[in-house]
Amino acid sequence: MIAQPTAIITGPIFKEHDTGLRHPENVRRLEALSPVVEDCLNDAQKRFVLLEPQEASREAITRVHSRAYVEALREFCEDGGRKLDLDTSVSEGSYKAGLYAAGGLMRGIDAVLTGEAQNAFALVRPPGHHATAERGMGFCLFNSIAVAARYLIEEQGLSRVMIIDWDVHHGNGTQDSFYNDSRVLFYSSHQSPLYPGTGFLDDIGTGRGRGYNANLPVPPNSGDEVMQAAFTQILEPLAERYQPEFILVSAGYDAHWRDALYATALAVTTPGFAEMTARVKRLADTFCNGRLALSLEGGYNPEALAAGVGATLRVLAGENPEQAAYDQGQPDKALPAQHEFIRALLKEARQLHSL
Ligand code: OKP
Ligand code: ZN
Repeated sequence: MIAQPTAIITGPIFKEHDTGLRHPENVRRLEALSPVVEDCLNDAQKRFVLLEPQEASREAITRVHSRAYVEALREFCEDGGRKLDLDTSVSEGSYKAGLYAAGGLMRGIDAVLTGEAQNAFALVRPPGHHATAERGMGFCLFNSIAVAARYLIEEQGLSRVMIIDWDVHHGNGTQDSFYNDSRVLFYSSHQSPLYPGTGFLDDIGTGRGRGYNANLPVPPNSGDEVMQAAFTQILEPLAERYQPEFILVSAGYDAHWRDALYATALAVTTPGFAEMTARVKRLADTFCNGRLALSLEGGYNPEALAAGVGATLRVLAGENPEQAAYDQGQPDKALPAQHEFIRALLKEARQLHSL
């Protein structure tokens, strides 16, 4: 059987979120991705399809965010926009871009559910994983991945959605959205200490959500080996036990060794992102008929972002990870998975989650 194409969802609407070029989360990020997308769409084997994003409905957004926040943000943007907090700038077009970012991911999910695409990657901005019910923060306005997970549960009738967050920062907003909810299993690896200062190892969820939140706060210089070990020892056994019906990924590329926003210093390589993608795809193939959708979060070095997203897209379309990564550069140093601290961290995580 010939595999369905990988869907790419992107468009000019995301440039309407204008933060200014001095802000790291700016329009150039998507501009850097446009040759990558172009390349995919020119693929001789036609393994990709470009889909137009759509606007998320008010109902979809308010499953995660309060009406008061949504309304306040709309008015804030209508007034011309300014700073929402120290890090988060908005312009007149930001509200709409935010709605399309969440809606774009949902468009990709629909394509996967109908069989129009085998999987999907929403190349959207603003990012979403820091946004909480009541406020935008950390460059994020609406939590697209959380909105999408709630959409799968409420409108598509799913009861087990797994979210994997490999952005270098902790997805605090996503964690909050499902902290007492077993219908979403949230796994996040992130540098620690780092913005926003949340995401502790022993935050495992509460009430019915107890055991369905898995954080792996890793030290600077953790790279491919550490990420792979965490997949082997934590993520994959968690998925096996949970049996997800759909996998969503908060795909940030700021863990890339060439990315150095503020104090970010993880040492993940482009082949490392290809390998993580391949392993997530394998999980989706094993547990959910391949049903997998990714949404872009961070990634602030344009070349690293383009290389990482390109590698991810090629692996999603079926290329093997060794071939998918054109950028073979390596950081000076990366912690081995056998490092004493890492071994202890992984062991503690396994114990906390009874793995
Ligand atoms: C967004 B995403 C100290 C620096 C705060 C905010 C980083 C937001 C990252 N004020 N930096 O997770 O890539
Ligand atoms: Zn980030």
